[in-house]
Amino acid sequence: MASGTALIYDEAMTRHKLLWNDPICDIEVPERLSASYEQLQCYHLVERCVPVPAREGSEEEILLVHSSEHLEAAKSTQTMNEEELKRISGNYDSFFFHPNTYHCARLAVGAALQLVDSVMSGKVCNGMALVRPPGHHSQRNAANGFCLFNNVAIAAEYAKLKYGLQRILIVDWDVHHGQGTQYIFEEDPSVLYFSWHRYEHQEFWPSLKESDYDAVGLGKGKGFNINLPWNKVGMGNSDYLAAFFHVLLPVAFEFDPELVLVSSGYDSGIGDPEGQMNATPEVFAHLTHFLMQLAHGKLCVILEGGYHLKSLSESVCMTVKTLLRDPLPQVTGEMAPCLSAIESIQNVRAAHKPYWKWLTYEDTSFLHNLSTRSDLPKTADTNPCADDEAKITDSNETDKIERFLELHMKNVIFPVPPIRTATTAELKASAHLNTFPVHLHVVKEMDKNEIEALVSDFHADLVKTNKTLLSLRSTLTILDKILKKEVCNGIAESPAASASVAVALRHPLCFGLQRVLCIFVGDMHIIPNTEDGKILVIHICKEEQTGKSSSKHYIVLNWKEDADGNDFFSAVLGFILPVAYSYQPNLIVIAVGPNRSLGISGISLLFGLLQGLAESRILAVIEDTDINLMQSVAKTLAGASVPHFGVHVPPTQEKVNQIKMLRNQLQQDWKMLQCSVNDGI
Ligand code: Q9C
Ligand code: ZN
Repeated sequence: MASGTALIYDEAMTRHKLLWNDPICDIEVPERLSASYEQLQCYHLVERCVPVPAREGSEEEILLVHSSEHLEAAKSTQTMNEEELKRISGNYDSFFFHPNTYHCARLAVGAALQLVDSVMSGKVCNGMALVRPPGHHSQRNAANGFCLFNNVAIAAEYAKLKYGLQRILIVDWDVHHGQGTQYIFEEDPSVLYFSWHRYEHQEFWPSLKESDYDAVGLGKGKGFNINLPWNKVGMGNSDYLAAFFHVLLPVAFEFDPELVLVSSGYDSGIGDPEGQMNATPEVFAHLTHFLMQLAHGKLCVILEGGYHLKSLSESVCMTVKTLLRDPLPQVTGEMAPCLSAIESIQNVRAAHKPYWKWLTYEDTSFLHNLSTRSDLPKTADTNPCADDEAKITDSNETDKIERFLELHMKNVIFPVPPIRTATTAELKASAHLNTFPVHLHVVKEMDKNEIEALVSDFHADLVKTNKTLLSLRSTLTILDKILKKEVCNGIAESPAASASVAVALRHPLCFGLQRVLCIFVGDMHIIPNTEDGKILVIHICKEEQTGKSSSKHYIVLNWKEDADGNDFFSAVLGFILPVAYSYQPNLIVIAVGPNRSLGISGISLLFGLLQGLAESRILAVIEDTDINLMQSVAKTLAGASVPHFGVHVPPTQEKVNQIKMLRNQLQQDWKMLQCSVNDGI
């Protein structure tokens, strides 16, 4: 399994620039690239990446996507004077040529291909290419929207050809619709294209009917084009996360790509003059982290737009930091998608219901015209930042956002504990973690006296016998290190997981935590008291053991994993993650007890996806002595591998109904669960 992150940057791509006055094109400046790179240097991220040189894409490679007429037209601009350049630029919608443009565009293509080669050859696991000009508006026969050649589309065709790939996912989080990419792949079922974009009911550029949610692909490609139009400006972190939970991620897991490419525009971030959205840089860490769970982590991020230099460069840094597997900052802001976002999400789900098994039993129906009412505000309505920060109308606003981000990043970035994953010597030996390709830090278990001293400080009432006391040792030892920020996460074993967790959560330092998320898998005999809201329990158990009903802070999920494949992804994405992101825990405890109804892949998926929360502070407490489970959890926590999920099967109608009922019951409390407009909202 490859590790490492490639970074491709070539200063030569700053030599394409606008030579005349053009208020439409003047935001696509060389400083976009240099500022991003300087910010990466500033955070010492450059030195942690594997430097990969750009190269010029060959004519043959460009012809994988473009016509020879388009290639020749672009080539002919190298020797033109300014007047001729201006004239030929006028042949296209929003594009400018410079004598260096052709060379830069070939470097941008080649950089994307170098990144694909680095990832596919196993030299690195993932990476980012900082390129100009961008690519996703470019079409077979035309430059468009600052783009000459479609870098990402060429990369996808190249990966299909050179590596025989049959399933590639392109995620386009740029704020504009990559109509070029849509046209290139609309009949191709081997490339799943997802784009969200500012749309405003077709008022926003490029103002195309085919950017709407009902453009699902053509012919064999039906279902493989997913458009999520934003009909208001001011969309923020929670809207983007909701789009991932309720649209992109379930489809992506069912599609099961072999490679993920990101058309990574940051004009969807706060402060951007084009996008006018509100998402802050740390949300891109989370989006990146989710995509790292697919395709065994094979992820290529290729720059597209992004015109607020500070917002762009901080967001680039968040992306690269996440590719390097640093713990993620908590995402800020109120965790509730706005009504307009929910409408769009509902519509795209309804449009794609015929094509995706995971949606089969969902009762989605189209919803029209709510947000077209002119008496409703034009800005996303439930985002608290929207009022203050969406009105980016002049350079004062740009400066204001720059100052906001300066402070904001200081608040969200935190010191990473020196050690990532801790375990105890006993566990390391018993679970054969010794001969392990990943680094686990061994901590010495507290002895009986230390434990006794610690538990007598808080409550000893649960610790009745010596046996219980001893079963606590490993759990308390690791938890103590996590709380003292000496380690990020850790794995402990206990012959009585639920009792250990219940006692451990009375650790004095736990009282300083506002929110602890406890996920219990299997039989649990002692459930911690959740009355004060400082603990949220999600108990995943087999159906037979019900009887308990769910409440805001104690949620029972009856789930027995399908024998023929993994259907748990639908519960994690559609339910557990939305609840967890709504709650915003400071610590996560995942306990695996006896009689677990989830397989190793389901449990690993839980660990993999939840690691984005609580600054990665996760304690695993495992009662099960299954060595494979221990190893898989340890690897996932150590960030050494991306769990292998096996075959994904759609959930049964019964399971979908259960999620639906829980969602209806809890979506007022945990608003990230909302994905359709109904009486409850
Ligand atoms: N009234 C990228 O972000 N705006 N391209 C045209 C015409 C063009 C954006 C407005 C925006 C292009 C890669
Ligand atoms: Zn854009």
